[in-house]
Amino acid sequence: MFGNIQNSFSKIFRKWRSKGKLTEEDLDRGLLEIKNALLEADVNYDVVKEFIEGVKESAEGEEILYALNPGQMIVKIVFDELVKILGKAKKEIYFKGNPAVIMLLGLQGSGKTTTAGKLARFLTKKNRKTMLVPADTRRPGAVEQLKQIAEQAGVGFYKPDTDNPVEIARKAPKVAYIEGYDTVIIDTQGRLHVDDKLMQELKKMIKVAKPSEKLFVADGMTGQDAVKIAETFNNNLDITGVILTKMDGDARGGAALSIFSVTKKPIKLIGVGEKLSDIEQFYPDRIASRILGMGDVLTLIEKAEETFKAEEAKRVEQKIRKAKFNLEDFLAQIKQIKNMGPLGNLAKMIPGMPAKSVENIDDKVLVRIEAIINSMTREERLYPEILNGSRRKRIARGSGTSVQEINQLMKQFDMMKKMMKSYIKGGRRGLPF
Ligand SMILES: Nc1nc2c(ncn2[C@@H]2O[C@H](COP(=O)(O)OP(=O)(O)OP(=O)(O)O)[C@@H](O)[C@H]2O)c(=O)[nH]1
Ligand SMILES: [Mg+2]
Repeated sequence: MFGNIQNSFSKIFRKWRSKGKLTEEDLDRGLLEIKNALLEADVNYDVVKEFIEGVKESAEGEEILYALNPGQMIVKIVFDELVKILGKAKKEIYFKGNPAVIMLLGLQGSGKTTTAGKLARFLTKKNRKTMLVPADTRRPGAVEQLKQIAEQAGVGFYKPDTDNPVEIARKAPKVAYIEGYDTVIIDTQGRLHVDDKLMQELKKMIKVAKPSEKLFVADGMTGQDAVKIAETFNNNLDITGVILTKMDGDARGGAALSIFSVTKKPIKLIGVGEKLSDIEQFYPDRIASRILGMGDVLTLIEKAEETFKAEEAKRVEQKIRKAKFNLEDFLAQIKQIKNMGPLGNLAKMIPGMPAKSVENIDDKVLVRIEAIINSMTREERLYPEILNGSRRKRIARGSGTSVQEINQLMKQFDMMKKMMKSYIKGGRRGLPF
């Protein structure tokens, strides 16, 4: 996501930073390029205007043209302004009542039902006990779809005894209370277009279910359309927040960058894939740094920490401290990374890695790395220093690869070792790899 905006920003920043001093003309030219990049990414026009004006104002306030290092200052100003339009601070899901009721709203196919399962699983990690409620009784198969998702997610499911969505919304929280659930997620029906009948029905459901969250589920791929529809839902139903789905695709970022400024309702979570685990908290500052190409180290570390068992991380950490990290550990780490999802997603979050260079990395590369390490003797894996030319030739033959590939792998291994060391020095307990 944000690939194109990212590229434009990095080009503009490079130009700005290459100058010792910025003239007013340099600044204006850069801002014009930023404006075009944002519009191209389908960001709402008013939001773009507000953003550019905000940057200009701060640049003038900070007297950046006279500053010692204007290139760096402007990055910071743009970053702050991006965070502002993305919603400033992260906003957690809000729970009130027993059970707390969360309603998911949105158009057909925006991802409501999938998100219901992801959200339930996400909340399980926060010790909430969730029941999923199917209030989409019109689309054939919709109830069954949610039932299967509930099973997969290992959460409760409400079996409706009527096909009236308002009745379901009325009854389900009561049943959930009796059965000991503290959270209810109501999956609602989507329509192709916003229509009055849908709005009236949703209003009735809200009246009886009294949700503490009315979350609008928006398809992140649809750019400004999503923003317009969010506005309509907000005007009618006073939504409490937004979940943006399909942010793993080539969503240009328009929806993410506009929806808060237009509706004044925060994006709370983002969907980043079809699997139940593909949901993330939305952090405006992290997204801003991702857009500006600073890399999203924090999300990366959080992901890694989730997947890693603390014990394993500690063991590896001790090894690195003693500089004994070897290729067997490396292989184990790579397998862990594989469990964390597509490698490209993770690599994109590493600072300094240009988005292009990782787009082509796929899991096949991992298979080759495994093949190479498996062709080594145990001694070689434990003491990689002994890998001389003839050993490398033998390993290449054995693994069906080339000496160049082995050299490259050893370079990566050394880099990883160095990176891990610097993370430990920085006082991080968990490791990104
Ligand atoms: N890649 C990707 N696909 C997603 C994401 N969220 C949902 N989808 C896919 O989008 C499609 C529609 O998802 P649903 O959850 O059925 O959408 P819905 O809003 O419930 O649709 P209706 O019930 O017909 O209104 C499915 O194929 C999902 O797998 C996401 O974050 N990333
Ligand atoms: Mg659905």
